[in-house]
Amino acid sequence: KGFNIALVGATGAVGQQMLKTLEERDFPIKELTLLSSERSAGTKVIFKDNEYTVQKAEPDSFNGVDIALFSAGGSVSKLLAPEAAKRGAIVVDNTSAFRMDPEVPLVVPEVNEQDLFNQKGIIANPNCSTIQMVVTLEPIRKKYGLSKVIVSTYQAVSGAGAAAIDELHTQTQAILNGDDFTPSVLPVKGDEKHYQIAFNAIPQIDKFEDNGFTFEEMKMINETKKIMHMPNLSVAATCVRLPVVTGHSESVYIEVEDENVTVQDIRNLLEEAPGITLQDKPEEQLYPMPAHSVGLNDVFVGRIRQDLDNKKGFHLWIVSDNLLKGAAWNSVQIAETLTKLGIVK
Ligand code: 11C
Repeated sequence: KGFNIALVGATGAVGQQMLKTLEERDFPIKELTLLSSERSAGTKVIFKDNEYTVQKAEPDSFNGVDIALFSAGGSVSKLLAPEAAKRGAIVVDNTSAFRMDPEVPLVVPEVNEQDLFNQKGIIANPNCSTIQMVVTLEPIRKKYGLSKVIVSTYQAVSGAGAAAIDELHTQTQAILNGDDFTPSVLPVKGDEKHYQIAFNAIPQIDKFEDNGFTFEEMKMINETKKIMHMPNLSVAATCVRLPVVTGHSESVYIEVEDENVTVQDIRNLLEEAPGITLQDKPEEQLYPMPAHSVGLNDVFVGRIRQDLDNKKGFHLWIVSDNLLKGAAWNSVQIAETLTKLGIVK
């Protein structure tokens, strides 16, 4: 017994992690179809010791597919996810194409798996920096209420794809060698100016919106409200790119509604919360760091402090592998949850 799975974007950074995760989780697969854009079609990929040839994704590629994992960019999803759904597949889409569509559930299993019952063929996987934050906020909201969130991110270049990883490597080497270089990828491939990322910090992830926030910042704001079913939650975000290859970090300030919460209460709560590893022992210099989160599925939380002026205010430091819980693992976890809940039989 198993499911027919299609993976669109099989050759990309996230697609490769999805294959690794499906293998590690021993997801019950009857037939696996690996798909991509025309450019990568023909590439050979190994899965569980078998060689697969990646095929060009077309509407009829989804005939007979139970679950289709999409991670090949928004335009591919816009074109082909509805075609897959029309053919009876349930799509788990890792792009921003459908996230804010009211007909499409936006799901982090630890937070809102029940929303999967409202699916109409397409389910959206949130943005990486949103996922790790809501996994941490949800248990706090449930027990102590939540009224305000202010987040600043320290994001890894792998969020911007393989070209950005290459740019960080080659620039770092060039600077160490004293060679000239011309930035061409970050902060945003399609924007007018490009800046040095090696030995720098760039306060722009994705393009600017008219309100002065970037699209990444607006994703964190809007997706958090949707996933947590809190349209009136006060959320602000500042997103910054750092010369880190993998692992997004976040400094998060929250205000709870309960007046009598202590740091130890929040530690006890998060210690038991699903998908979280608490790393919060200042006396032992124990706190989360991106280099220690790479390759792990959990969200790591530490540096929990009560605000010095507002007793309902708390500061947290949240780190996770942006390619795993931020993308591949959350998508595969959605697929697992669809089978667990009997939505895909
Ligand atoms: C980044 N968060 O780090 C972005 C990448 O909407 O799925 C994820 C883009 C998305 O650049």
